[in-house]
Amino acid sequence: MQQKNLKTAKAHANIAIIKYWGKRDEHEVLPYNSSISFTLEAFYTKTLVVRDETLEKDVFVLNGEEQAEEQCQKASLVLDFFRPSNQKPYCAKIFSFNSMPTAAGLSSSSSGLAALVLAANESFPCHPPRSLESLASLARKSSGSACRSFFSPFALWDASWAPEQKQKERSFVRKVDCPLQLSMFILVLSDKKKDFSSRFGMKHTVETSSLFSSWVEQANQDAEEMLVFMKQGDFASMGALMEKNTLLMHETTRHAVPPFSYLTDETWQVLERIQALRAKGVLPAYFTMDAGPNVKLLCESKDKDLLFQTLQTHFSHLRIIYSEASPQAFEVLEGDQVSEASSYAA
Ligand code: 2P0
Repeated sequence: MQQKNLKTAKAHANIAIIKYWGKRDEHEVLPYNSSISFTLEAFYTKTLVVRDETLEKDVFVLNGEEQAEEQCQKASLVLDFFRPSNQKPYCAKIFSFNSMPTAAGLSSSSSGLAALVLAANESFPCHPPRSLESLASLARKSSGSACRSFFSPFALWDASWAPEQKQKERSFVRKVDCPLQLSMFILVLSDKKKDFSSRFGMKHTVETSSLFSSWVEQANQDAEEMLVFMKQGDFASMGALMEKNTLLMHETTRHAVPPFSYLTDETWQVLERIQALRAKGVLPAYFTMDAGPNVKLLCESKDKDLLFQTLQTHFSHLRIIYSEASPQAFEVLEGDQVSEASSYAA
């Protein structure tokens, strides 16, 4: 029998302004360094989990396409956290819709795993209800950056021990405020699935990069400094620090053995042009890149029109996406809000 009273979870993706790069505990997904992210209104995942006792295994449908065994197993592992252990395990159909390209360095895993955890929580409720912190921890264990998608407009994923939880080494995540109204432009150089996942890239960097230990030390300092700039509302200092941090993260991969890079020649050309336009005063924005060649620009929302104009003039060959901060990191919507989304995405 299929479950009634469906609820759809919607979670927004986040882009790190101080990057998470390296796990000190792969099983628990605990980071070596603290990271800070910005939650995007325009990039989100909607997910619906429908329990179905007639199924023999879970089914995962993303943007209208049934996913292969590997993706399905990853989703099943998340559901396993929620299925009651004292009952016959319920299988489920998972329907998801991503508003952005999947696995292209556009942070689809952050919103994807956050939405899946929230949707599973609706389909497999418990008493007392699970706390937000415990749901964020479950999401983290599936994909580190997903824990930051529980908070908006900014989230801090602190790598240190929570003072009140000294008995167990763990990280914690919380909302961070900033007096500035900020937005992001995303320059899409490629929306292809990346050659190697960030999970693989991170592990390879931790194990082989001669720069890794200095990265950890610097990134932890960067996170502390960023919190100060955010509190002061010092946009120029935030932007400069964000750029320094992303460049160092990408440098660690070039010192791995064998070396690799998510950035392409085109990325570097775009960065050069951004720096030149900023020097001319027509592009008051700062760049960051993730596990892919795409460039994200952080700006003050008041400069959006000027930036649109400059970007459309100088990067007319690229897809340009604009996003405000998401007013809320996630929401739970009544009914099936995914099938409809999948059909118009097709
Ligand atoms: C970040 N990235 O802070 C960094 C910067 C990519 C580059 O978090 O292995 O998909 O599942 O914990 O969360 C992407 O990593 O990695 C990521 P796992 P996740 O946004």
